[in-house]
Amino acid sequence: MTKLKIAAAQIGGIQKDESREAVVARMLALMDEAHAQGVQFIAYPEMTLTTFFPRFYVEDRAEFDHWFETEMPNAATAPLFARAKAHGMGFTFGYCELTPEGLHYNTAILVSPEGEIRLTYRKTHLPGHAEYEPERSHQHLEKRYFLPGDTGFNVTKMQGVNMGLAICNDRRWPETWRVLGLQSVQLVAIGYNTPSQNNLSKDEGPARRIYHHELSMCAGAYQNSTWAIAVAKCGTEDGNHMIGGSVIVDPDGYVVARATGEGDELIVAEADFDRCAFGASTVFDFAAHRRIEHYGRITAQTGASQPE
Ligand code: CDT
Repeated sequence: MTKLKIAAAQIGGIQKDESREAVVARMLALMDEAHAQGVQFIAYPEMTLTTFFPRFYVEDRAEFDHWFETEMPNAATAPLFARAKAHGMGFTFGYCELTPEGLHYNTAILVSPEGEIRLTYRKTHLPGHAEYEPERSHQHLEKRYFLPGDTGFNVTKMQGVNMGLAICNDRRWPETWRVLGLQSVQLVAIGYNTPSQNNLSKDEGPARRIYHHELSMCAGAYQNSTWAIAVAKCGTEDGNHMIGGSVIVDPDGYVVARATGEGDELIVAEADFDRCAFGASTVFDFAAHRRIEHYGRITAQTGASQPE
């Protein structure tokens, strides 16, 4: 029987001038609170260490290299690794990665209770655009500052559980979930920074954004018989608002814990991973029911075609 107490550590807005050390202090406070509640695995958001800088445009992208980490752990994040090890807690968080080859990725890592990085995931589905677009109410320049990830979606067994990672916009894509599901994933952890307003439509505000977020999480968890954590960086950052709504979802697609505010907040659930087996051996028994001879378009075609 595999049970773990799992947590989402939602982080409120991080302003431009906030140091990595100050953010890590906030992360540690939530980690200690989690430890006091017996939590064994904790998830932090996408790009936890910095403000969501892709809302800003710079002509010379090198000016933004200071938002990126060139090693992990580093001086600022080492206390996080040390505290998690002392607590015997596994964890995941997102940050901006600049590789020795000079490549920029939106990255998340999965770290074992022994402090070993067990999985590095680089965001696949980068939303937004690469150039300044004045018709948008705000910029979302992830395609300018990051390369599409080169890792793909991988699953590793940690703390007795098959764990996988995805980042923010990835949660809206069924392909993400199914590739993880095909590796018998039992816990998917996803950090996000979701602006509360669609930058091309006044009709899509915070309520609809929360709806689409939960819809994606619940469908992904249910259809792949997995526990899932979605954890926000949210509230107001540099005058821009992002949705909260961190959730923990069970393998039946039900939300079992939900954040109530838009600041630093911990939500916790007792996850019984044996519950993943029922869906995976019945309705979503992939080996019994999938018909791959009809799925060719999923990998052969990117955009939608029109009927002849
Ligand atoms: N960070 C990130 O990926 N944000 C996107 C905003 C685009 S809205 C479709 C998200 O999917 O939440």
